[in-house]
Amino acid sequence: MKVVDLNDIVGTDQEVDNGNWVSRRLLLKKDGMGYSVHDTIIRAGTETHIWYQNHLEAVYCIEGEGEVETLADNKVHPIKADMLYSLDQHDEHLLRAKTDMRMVCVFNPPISGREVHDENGVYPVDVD
Ligand code: 9YT
Repeated sequence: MKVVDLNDIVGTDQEVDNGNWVSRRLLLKKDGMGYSVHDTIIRAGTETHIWYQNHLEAVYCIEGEGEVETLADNKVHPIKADMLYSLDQHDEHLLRAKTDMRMVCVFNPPISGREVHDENGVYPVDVD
């Protein structure tokens, strides 16, 4: 069994900051679980274009509030603590944080480590 303490991730290469968000990657591909688990802070006042064409992601908000706009139908989904959204259709979306939002994110397939979004809001397919 493995125990991971967020305090041991902060400040290491498993903490990735792209400006709009900082992602603390608790479990990665190397951990062999078949998914990755991240504790991510989305910074207040930001809007991020995201389109995970190569991944499925579930996002559980545990602090803060904001909204997700799905671009296929231009629906705006208010999100606050205790709500989860699941990008089960690889949904292209805009994530807007009204306050700082703390999210627990699960990715299938797992992220390898240092990924940041490319110009289309995509993480590359993992080729390891
Ligand atoms: C909620 C979300 O997708 N935020 C972008 C960062 C990503 N979840 C990550 O790498 O933790």
